[in-house]
Amino acid sequence: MTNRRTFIRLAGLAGAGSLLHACTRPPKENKPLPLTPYRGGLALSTWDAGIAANEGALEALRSGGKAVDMAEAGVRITEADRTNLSVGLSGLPDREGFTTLDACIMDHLGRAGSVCFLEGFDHPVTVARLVMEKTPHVMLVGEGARRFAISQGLVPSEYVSEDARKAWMEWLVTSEYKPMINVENHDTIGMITMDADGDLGGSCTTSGLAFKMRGRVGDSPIIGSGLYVDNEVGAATGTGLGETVLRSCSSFLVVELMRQGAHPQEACEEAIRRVMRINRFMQEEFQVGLIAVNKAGETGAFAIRPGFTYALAKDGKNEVLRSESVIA
Ligand code: SD4
Repeated sequence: MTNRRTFIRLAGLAGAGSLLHACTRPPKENKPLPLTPYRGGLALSTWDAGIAANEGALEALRSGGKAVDMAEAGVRITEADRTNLSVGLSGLPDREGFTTLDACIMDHLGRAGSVCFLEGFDHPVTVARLVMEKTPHVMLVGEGARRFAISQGLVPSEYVSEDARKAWMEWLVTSEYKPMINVENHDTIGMITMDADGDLGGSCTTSGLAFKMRGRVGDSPIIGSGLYVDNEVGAATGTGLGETVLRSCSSFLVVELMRQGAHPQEACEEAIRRVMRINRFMQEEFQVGLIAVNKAGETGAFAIRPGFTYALAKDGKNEVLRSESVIA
């Protein structure tokens, strides 16, 4: 029998390469992972706004872009949409009237970049990508993220959304904090992409919960919660009440379930049930929706409640689909 000490000793003798192999090799009982990557190119994203974002991703694919280029280009369209109250600078503000942005991105090499609590930039996903590519770090927040963005030549924006401001003024009348998120009031975009090499990428970007406490960060920019990409297995992202997703590391869980042989649909269903179990102490109703893609280009989606939609661009179609949910 190999106990931990013998394992470490043997691994040490065998050298770092073998140790890496030993640590990443799936346990014997796992079903084999899908071997043939899908090379047709696809984009899968949360909510109805995903249609336009998917188009942006496909455009990047047609220009020869990798999955990470698709993931950035796609959600930049949503970030630039001034009618969107959940993404970019038109997003609803925090309780003090400031719109603060969270975003992250991952590529097929397993690299990740993230920004949180960023103010005054049109494209937090691009800042996240610069963090990934130009720094030794994964995550920058607030003032540091802002200064880094400026150092990279990005120009801060003065844009203030009149609609968001009006909504905040109305909210101030009662100052009631209701964290319920669903189709009526939220559309954070999480996106998974596959390129012509069958490589995976992903991104997630949001202004977070409307009227959140100042400084609050949700799941969306957190690698493993709001997004996870493992190019050997698949990728997952989601939307919903970030605190509940943070407690369950949902995107990482979906990918791990797929690694063990689950279809993306089964993986999303199990992860949603896990979110519900872990957060069963909560009195408030909440929504979480997850989407996933495996290496073979198979997709899945599932939510706690009805109302969660997602957009799939694959095989020449780009359509909004309605997710199934635990609660009918
Ligand atoms: C958050 N998960 O900040 C985000 C909100 C969201 O659609 O997904 N809205 O908690």
